[in-house]
Amino acid sequence: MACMIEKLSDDLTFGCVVTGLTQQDLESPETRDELRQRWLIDGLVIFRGSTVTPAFQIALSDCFAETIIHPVKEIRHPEHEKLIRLVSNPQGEDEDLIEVDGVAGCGWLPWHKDIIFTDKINHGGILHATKITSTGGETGYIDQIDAWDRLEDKSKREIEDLEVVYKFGPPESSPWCCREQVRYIKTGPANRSMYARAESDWPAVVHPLVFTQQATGRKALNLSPRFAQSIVGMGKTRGDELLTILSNHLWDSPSYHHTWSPDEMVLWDNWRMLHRVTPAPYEEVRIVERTTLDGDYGLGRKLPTAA
Ligand SMILES: O=C(O)CCC(=O)C(=O)O
Ligand SMILES: [Fe+2]
Repeated sequence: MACMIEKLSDDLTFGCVVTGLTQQDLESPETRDELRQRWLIDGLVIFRGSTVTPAFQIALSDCFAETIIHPVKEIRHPEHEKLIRLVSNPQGEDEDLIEVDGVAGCGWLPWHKDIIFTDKINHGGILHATKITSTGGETGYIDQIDAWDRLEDKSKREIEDLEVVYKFGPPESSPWCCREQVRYIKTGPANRSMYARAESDWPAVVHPLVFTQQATGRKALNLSPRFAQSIVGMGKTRGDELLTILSNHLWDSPSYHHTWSPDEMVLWDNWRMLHRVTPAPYEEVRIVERTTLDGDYGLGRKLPTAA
């Protein structure tokens, strides 16, 4: 293929960079196969030096899995049904305004896995920033295969067969939401609408705490601190203690933070990687657009309600 693929960093267990990919390159089955391999092996693929359009982003996405319409209607792009559009405009009439560690900012999101609060989590997505801020607004990534590998054998044995309960709701409903002190000064319409239907539309679900990547046999620590509630069948004291230890382990993990440029797209494996967004200045606007890759690892389930 005409484009070039390199490792993201010698210091990281994940990530590669593809430079100069064009939409035409996707016509080659070998190119598509190689990209799929890189996605599964490296977990994070950064496309640099591409002319990004919604059509290219969706065509690229279709190489990895079917690109689906995102299940959360509030964040769908108004013109392209296969994209979501996340707008952070803290000075806008009716947008989220969030204070993170005492500083009002835009775009912040804590470490999470997408839609872990449903029983079927998407396999990934391809992100593109259409409005970039002068600082901050970086998208961060942590490798949960590496996070598993770095646990002691005793911890691995203790957690291997455990399951975690997840529930959608505002940050204060997530005991392990983040390390930062966060205060919503104002909640925008998308989040207001989603929080209003949290109880009826997103009942609690369960996912295993450890997940094995079928293609490679590698295990990953399958925890999204945001949305986690408890450990199934474990007393609250030990369960909370374990979730605190494991969340701290993840938050202390090596990470990569992507600083955006308009000619880039970023693809990740949502079954393996955690991601987040660092806050950007209050007076700026940040916009990103993302595809959603279909898939189901088949390990999530709805929590049976008490009879
Ligand atoms: O805004 C970003 O950089 C990432 C947002 C996000 O969490 C996502 O697209 O799943
Ligand atoms: Fe996300």
